[in-house]
Order: sequence, then C-alpha cells, then structure tokens
Amino acid sequence: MTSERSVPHSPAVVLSEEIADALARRAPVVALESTIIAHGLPRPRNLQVARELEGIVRDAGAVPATVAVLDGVPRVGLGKDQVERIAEDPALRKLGFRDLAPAVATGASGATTVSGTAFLAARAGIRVFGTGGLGGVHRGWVTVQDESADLSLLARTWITVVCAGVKSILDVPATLQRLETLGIGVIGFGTDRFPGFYLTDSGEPVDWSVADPGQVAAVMAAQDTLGGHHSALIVANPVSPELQLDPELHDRVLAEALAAADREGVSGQAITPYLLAYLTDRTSGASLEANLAAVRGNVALAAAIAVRWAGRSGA
Ligand code: PSU
Ligand code: MN
Repeated sequence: MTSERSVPHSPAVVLSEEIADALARRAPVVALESTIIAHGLPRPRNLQVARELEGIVRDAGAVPATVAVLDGVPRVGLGKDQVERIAEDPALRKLGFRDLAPAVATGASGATTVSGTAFLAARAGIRVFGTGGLGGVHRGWVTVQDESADLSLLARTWITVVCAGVKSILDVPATLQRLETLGIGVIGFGTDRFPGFYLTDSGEPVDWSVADPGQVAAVMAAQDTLGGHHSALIVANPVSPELQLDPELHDRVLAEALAAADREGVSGQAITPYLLAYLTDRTSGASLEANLAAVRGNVALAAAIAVRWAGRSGA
C-alpha cells in the first residue's frame, strides 16, 4: 500500500495516497481548484459543491485532485476532513502562484486560484484541470493595471484547463487579446462563440472549435508532438442556454456591482470575490445557479478529456 508522497522534482508538494496511486497507474486524474470553494461560493453551499464536484469526476471514471495549501504544505488531492477545512475555515488565504513560496515558508493555509492550482497540478504531473471561469483583464485596466496572474502562469504551464471562458465581470475582449499575445490556445467545445461564464455567449468568437473529448485529447497530443516550451490549452465550454443567467439581469446587476466596488474602493485580490458575492445576492441566487451549472459541466468535461487522454495509445 502506498501512502502520501512528495513529488520527486518538487519535494514541497505532497500527493494524497489516492492521487499518488492514480498517477503511478496512469489513471485519469482531474485537478480542481479550492478558491472557488473557499472564496467564490457562499457557505454552507460551498462544502456541498466541493463534494459534488469530486463526485462528478468519479462518476465519469476519473480521480479528483482538489488542490490547496494546508499549514504550509501544498497538497494535491485532499481527504474528507481537508475538503471540509477548505469550505469552513474563514481564515484561509487566497493563494495565486506567487503566494505559494511565502505560504510554504510561513506555514500558512490557503485556497489556490487557477494560477496556484495549475502550477501545483502540473508539478504533480496532472494534465487536465476543471474550473469555473478564468481570471483575466479587469475592466478599468487603463487606470488600475489589474490582470489576473492566471494568464501569465497558463502561458508557461503544460495543462489543459476546462472553463466557461473568463469571468464576465472582466473585460472579455481585452482578456482574449492577452490570451492571443501570450500564445495560449483557446478552443470552443461544441461552439464557435467564446462563452461568457454565467452566459452561454460572451459576444466574442473563438477561432477553433472541437466537437468531442477525443478531439481535445488529439489537440493535446499535437501540442506534445510539436514540442517547444510548455503552455496551457483552454477548452472553453459554455453553460447551456437553459441554465445561463438571464443576460438582461446579468448586465444590469453587473453594472451595479462594478459601481459599488468602485464606491467602496475594493481592489486587488478582494475584487473577484466581492463582485461574485454581489451578483449572487442581487440576483437572488440566480447567478450562483448559473455559476454552478457552468462548473459542473466543466468538471464533467474535464473528466471525459482526462479519460481519453489516459486511454490514448503510447501514454
Ligand atoms: N471562477 C469561479 N469562481 C472563482 C474563481 C474563478 O467560478 O472564485 C477564482 C479562481 O480561483 C481564479 C480567481 O483563479 O478567481 C481569479 O482571481 P484574481 O482575479 O484575483 O486573479
Ligand atoms: Mn487581480
């Protein structure tokens, strides 16, 4: 029987026994982030969602690896008590990639964002990651240069991220431009429109689209056979039109949320959780349901891709 294990080339990173086993067997594994649980969703629903997402991955035949830093230990794959801690501990920090080393050095605990999670998952050898919406370029970039570290980290990380586009609280066209500049591949899943997180369509096109998980695995294999430096592949998977947030309600409440954040001087790491919570509150939970529908779909698709990836010949 194996037990918890450090990653050989990243000894600070600890794999759960289940993840160490799965990776050794080359079984399909899907990374899940913890910021969405700790800071993106209201309690106590967040714990239910954390468990549900792990269940969706298992039902699709893959192993879920939720990622977080607990007491200075970056963990890939959490036990039941650890998932509870992520959902319940109000003191957890929000950790992007650059926060990992200080957290390790000081013994801090925190939930990992897309950048923190993608880095740790890739170090562990996990190739597929499912989440809600990526961070990106914030509106008002001209005055406050707030661009999520998700983008630059993904530009140099070998991972496939399944998401419902980027959060619609952002400047979506500017974020797409940055993804192009950074050389991060974006493919629409079953669509040639870039999804809008809570909305099926952000109003922007995507250049490439694929129809099934096997085609995503083929694109990943092509990245590998091309070689060169590593960068992520973004699989943009829209929420279905029946489950999206009403676009008119979305636009109205988002305008209010942005004005309120501005009035209250919210900035930096706090802005994303502030806007998401504002939308949940002022849409009476409708934005939360759309957010969850998107995340569920993404995690299920990530699992299907991981299964195809693990099953390809020569893996
Ligand atoms: N998507 C969600 N909810 C979230 C986030 C994304 O559905 O809470 C989080 C992710 O962890 C993402 C982070 O990496 O927001 C971006 O934060 P910032 O803009 O501060 O980089
Ligand atoms: Mn930011």
